Amino acid sequence: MHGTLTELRRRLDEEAARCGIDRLRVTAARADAVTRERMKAAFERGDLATWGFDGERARLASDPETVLPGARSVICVAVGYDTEPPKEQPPLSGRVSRYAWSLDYHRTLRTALERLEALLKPYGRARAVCDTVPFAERAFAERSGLGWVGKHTGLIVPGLGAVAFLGEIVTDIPFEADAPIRKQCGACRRCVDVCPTGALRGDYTIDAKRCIADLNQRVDAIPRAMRPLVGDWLWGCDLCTVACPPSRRAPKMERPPFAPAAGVSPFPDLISMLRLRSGEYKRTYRATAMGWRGAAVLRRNAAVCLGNSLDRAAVPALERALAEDPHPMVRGHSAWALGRIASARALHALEERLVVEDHHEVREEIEAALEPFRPVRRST
Ligand code: B12
Ligand code: SF4
Ligand code: SF4
Repeated sequence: MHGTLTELRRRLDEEAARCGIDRLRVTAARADAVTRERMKAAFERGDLATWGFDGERARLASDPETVLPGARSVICVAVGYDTEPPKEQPPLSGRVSRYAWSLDYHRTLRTALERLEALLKPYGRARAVCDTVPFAERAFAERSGLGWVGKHTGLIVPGLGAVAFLGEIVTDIPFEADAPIRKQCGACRRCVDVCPTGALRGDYTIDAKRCIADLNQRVDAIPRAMRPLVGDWLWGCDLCTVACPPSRRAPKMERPPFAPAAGVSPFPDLISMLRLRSGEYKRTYRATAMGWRGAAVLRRNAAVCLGNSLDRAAVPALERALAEDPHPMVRGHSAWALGRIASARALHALEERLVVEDHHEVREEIEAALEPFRPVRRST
């Protein structure tokens, strides 16, 4: 059996390389109590409040048995996706994270994992995981020696940095486990310092509800106090992963599966995005990792980025969105953006809309946008 397993592992490594997988490591499939407790603590602090994760999620995610009863090994893989955006960013454009501008990475990884699954099937049961079931991907990847978790909470893979996707296969084949890498960040705090929202605490935990990648995926309103901090990130945020020294040292991959998908720009024009309707959304974004929250979320994000541009050229488009967008959330965030730009025309548009707008949340946004410009009432 041992000789067969060594030979199977060799074939697995070869097949992985043929599928575009950069690293493959194996860990034993035993449940991980430390991970379960860390996850529980994070959920109890409310760090993942926008995701509704709870103690049950922590239990499931930290035990490979819940993925495949009788599991003996977890095969962990990493695929580097670092592709640089163009150097020049056009005016009035937003930024899309490099993880999201290509065809959805889940599909790319799934195709590769299915080939490994097929190789294993004659020898035992195997189930591929890539965001399909609760699973602590980073914790098992760390235990397998694929990399180590940094203060940005991402897995840092030697030679690839943190700009790498993860995927796993849980199997009942008892492979020999690889050794973990015992490494930590030491005195480095680059990710903590570069994060515009203070989401990273510096103790290897994150308040994910403050993370831009979380804020611009929310389906409900982005909290008003957080909107200025989103800057021009239309979707996701690359700042901490890219600033991390091991990511900076890693060669850029420039791989075809992670190049921008047809019609998707790393710097989408925000005014066109503010008009994005569901037909074009489905045609252009559905097959990307930006394609699961709907067109209104992208229009909402475009409004926030335009507000943060402080550019008066954005006012006519925001005025139109405030008056005509069918989604109250987009009208509300457009009101906020007009208040942030605060030109005479922007404030006039807000006053005018207040007369006719009847949705209470939009009215509330308009009132809040106008509030700083109301004359101060003194009590005598
Ligand atoms: C929800 C989610 C998010 C949320 C929350 C992120 C988070 N850090 O938890 C948001 C929307 C913010 C997000 C953002 C991003 N995400 Co995301 N996300 C996920 C998802 C689906 C679940 C993560 C989860 O369960 N979080 C809950 C926390 C508690 O669990 P955890 O991160 O596993 O936490 C471990 C460590 O933090 C560590 N830990 C905790 N406390 C402590 C304390 C000490 C002392 C130590 C040493 C360790 C430690 O142990 C924890 C338990 O395993 C995973 C896929 C998956 N199923 O794992 C992808 C995943 C983590 N995301 C990924 C990516 C690429 C991103 C982004 C880079 C995308 C982008 N550019 O916008 C950003 C990065 C932001 C960041 N700094 O984390 C990749 C990460 C790859 C990697 N190399 O690490 C994953 C693995 C998806 C994948 N299959 O590739 N994501
Ligand atoms: S992805 Fe951006 S907002 Fe989120 S933790 Fe990293 S730097 Fe902060
Ligand atoms: S930037 Fe520095 S502190 Fe942050 S994860 Fe990378 S090595 Fe660690």
